[in-house]
Amino acid sequence: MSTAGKVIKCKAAVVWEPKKPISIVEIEVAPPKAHEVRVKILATGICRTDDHILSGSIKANFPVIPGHEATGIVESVGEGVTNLKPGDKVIPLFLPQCGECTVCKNPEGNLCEKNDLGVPRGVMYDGTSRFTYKGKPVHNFFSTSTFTEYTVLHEDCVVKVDAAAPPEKVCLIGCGFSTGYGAAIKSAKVQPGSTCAVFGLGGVGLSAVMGCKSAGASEIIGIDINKDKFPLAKQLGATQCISPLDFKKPINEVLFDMTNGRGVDYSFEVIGRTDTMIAALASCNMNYGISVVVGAPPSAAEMTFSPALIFTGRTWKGCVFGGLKSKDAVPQLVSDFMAKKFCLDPLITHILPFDKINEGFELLRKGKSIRAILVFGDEQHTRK
Ligand code: PAD
Ligand code: ZN
Ligand code: ZN
Repeated sequence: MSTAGKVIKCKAAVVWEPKKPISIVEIEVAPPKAHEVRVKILATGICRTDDHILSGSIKANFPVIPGHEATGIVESVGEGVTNLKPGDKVIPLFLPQCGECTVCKNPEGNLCEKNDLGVPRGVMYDGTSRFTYKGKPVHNFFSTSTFTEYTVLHEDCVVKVDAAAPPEKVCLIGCGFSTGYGAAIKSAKVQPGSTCAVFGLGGVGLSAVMGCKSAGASEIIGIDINKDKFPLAKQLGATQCISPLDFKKPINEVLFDMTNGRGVDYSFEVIGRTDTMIAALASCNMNYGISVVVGAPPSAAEMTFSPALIFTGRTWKGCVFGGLKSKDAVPQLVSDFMAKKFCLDPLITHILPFDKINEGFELLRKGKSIRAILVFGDEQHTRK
C-alpha cells in the first residue's frame, strides 16, 4: 500500500536537550510539500559534528533529530519536483546547492545561501518542520536529519546517485569523506611533491590524508594524541605519524624540525579546537604555506593569535564540505568510488543496527571507531 501523501509513523533518534543521551521514539513524518522529497534512510554514519550537537558545543534548536551523513531511497515527492522520483537512490546534502544564489553562481563558491548551518533554524524553507512527536514539532538538523527511518528534504538538499552504490559505504560521501578529501584537493589544492600535515586522524582527517595522497603529496605527517589511529593513517597514505604528547616543544616547532626548518606546504586542522587551529597555522611555511580549518569550532569559541603568523604571507582559510559544490560533487564522487578510484572500507570500523545509536556515539567518544554506520531493517545484514 502506497504511503505517498500520508503521514508515516517511524522510529527516530531525538535529542531533547544537550548532554542527554539520544532516545529512540516513534515520530510522525508529514508528506513532502512543494519542492520537497520524503526519503527512507538506509544507512547513516555518526560524524563528530552530530556529537557536537549532543554535547552542546554547536548550537541547535531542541528537540532535534541529528544525523547528516546518509544514503536513502526516495519514498515520495512533493509538487514541482521533476528531477527525482520514488525509488531513486539518493544522498542528503547538509550543504544545499540551490543553483540560483550568488554563491552557487560563483565558480569557487560552495556555501549556498540557503544553508541552515551557522545559526540553524532547524526547519524547512517555509519555516515549519515535517517532524512531530505526539503532535508537537521536532526540529530538523542541517537541512537533513538522517537519524530517522524517514526524513523530508528540500530538493536543493538531496541528490540522486548510482542505484548500484552500496548504501552503508557511500553514505560517507554525504559528509566525512568529501569534507576531508575536498579540503585537500579543492580547498588547499595540494600539489604533487608537496609536504602536508593533518591534525586529527578521525574519519574526516583520514579522508584529508587520502586527498593529500591522491594529489601526489610526497610527505604526509599525521598528528593525533591517540596513537591507535596511526596504523590506519599509514595504510591510507601518511608517511609519518606523531603525537604532540611525546614532545616537550610545541608541535609546530617539531614540524619545522621535520621539514628542514621550512614548515609544511599545507596543514589541515581536523579536530575543531582553537589551540590546534593556531598550531596548524604555525606549522606551515611562513610565506607560501596554506592552512585549512576543517574541524568545526565550538559556537562560543574565540581565539587570539600573533598577526605575525599571517603577516609574512601564510594563507589561513576554512572550508565546509571540503569547499565542494555539493550537488555537483556527490554523484561524481559516488561514480569515482564505484570505479574504484578510492576506497571507503578502511574508514568503516563498525556497522550497527539503528537501535544501537548510543553505543555508536560511545565508540566515537572513546576513540574506538573511525566511522560507525547505523543501518535500518534489511541493511543490517549487509557487511563489509
Ligand atoms: P573524530 O572525533 O573522529 O576525529 C578527531 C580526531 O582528533 C581524533 O582522532 C582525536 O583523537 C584527535 N584529537 C583530539 N584532540 C586532539 C589534540 N588536542 N591534538 C591532536 N589530535 C587530537 O572527528 P571527525 O573526523 O568526525 O571530525 C573532525 C572534525 O571535523 C570535527 O570537529 C567535526 O565537527 C568537523 C567536521 N567539519 C566538517 C566541515 O564541513 N567543515 C564536516 C564534518 C566534520
Ligand atoms: Zn559531518
Ligand atoms: Zn545557492
